[in-house]
Amino acid sequence: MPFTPRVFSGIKPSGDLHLGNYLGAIRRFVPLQDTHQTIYCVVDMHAITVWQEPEDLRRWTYEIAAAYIAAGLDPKRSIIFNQSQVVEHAELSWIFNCVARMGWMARMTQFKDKAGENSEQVSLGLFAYPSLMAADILLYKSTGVPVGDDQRQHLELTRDIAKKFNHDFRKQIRDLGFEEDYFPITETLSTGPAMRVMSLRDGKKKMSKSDASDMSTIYMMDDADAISKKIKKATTDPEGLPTEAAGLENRPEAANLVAIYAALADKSVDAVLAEFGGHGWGKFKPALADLAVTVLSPVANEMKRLVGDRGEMDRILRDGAERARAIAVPHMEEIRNIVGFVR
Ligand code: AQP
Repeated sequence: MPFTPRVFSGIKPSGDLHLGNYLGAIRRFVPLQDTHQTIYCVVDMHAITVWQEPEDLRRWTYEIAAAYIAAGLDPKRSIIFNQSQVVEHAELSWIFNCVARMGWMARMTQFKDKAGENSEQVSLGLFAYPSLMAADILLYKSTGVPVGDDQRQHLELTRDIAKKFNHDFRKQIRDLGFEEDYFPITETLSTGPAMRVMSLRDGKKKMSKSDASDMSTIYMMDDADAISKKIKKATTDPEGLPTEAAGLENRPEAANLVAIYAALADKSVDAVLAEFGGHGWGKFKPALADLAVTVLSPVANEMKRLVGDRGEMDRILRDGAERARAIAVPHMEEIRNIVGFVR
């Protein structure tokens, strides 16, 4: 039987949500509701791979769920929930810890980046992070995942885990009545160009929740004044805007601001340069600030309304978790059976 076209993606509640999460992830989730069964998770178990204050973790969990809805995900069409409400994620990730090889995990560049020189002191969870991510995706037999460039290596590992499981347990999978593989080989889905939003202070560093400098990051909940101030102070170079995209080469900060404008306006970089090329930053930055405020304010206002209604948010997350479990529980029953666990 072919696999149901199903999408899974998630965001960690590890800080205030920012423009990168919005343009690179959340906004791209919305159109997939028309073509797939969509499951969007707030991956709180991933967040605790580094220390989180429990009160912050809770607040950010609500904030991300609210952002999903404010950006256009419909909680009736998409399954929206937080990961820790469906314990099967943890159970499958343990099985995958026993399928994945140390060598595969040790090659993950995100672990190396996040652990830095401190790899002896970081949590075991941070090392095993990609195995939990594989469990998130494969628990639902998801066929596609819309992720940013930075997650490509983790998705490759998810495919390796699926292939090894399908291979190692081939006989048991057949005995259970499956003619083909048990897990799909999940594809990376692209909905429009993959967007990587960079820090406003350093065009070579990605905009990130955990950046120490507030001025590098446009947060979804920033008000109009904060957005304008951050864009005005964004690092640029002495040259103005070029008339062609080639003129942005080796100018990461300039390229970042133009790409942000293009994404927010739903235009190509060429179209933006046709309008602003030859002008200075003094003209471009106020226009970018106005555009960012116009696009982000309605999302932020709806997020604020939703996070203020805990009763409604709890209801949405519980309902989502119940619908997620309706898929996860029968899969986990089969997986236990395949592995040989006695129940
Ligand atoms: N700067 C970015 N540009 C484009 N996409 C981005 N994403 C994150 N930053 C950018 C995308 O957002 C999704 C969720 O990411 P995550 O929360 O699971 O983890 P992350 O990528 O590690 O995000 P942060 O903001 O950098 O968090 P911290 O600082 O806590 O590690 C992913 O699809 C990601 O591609």
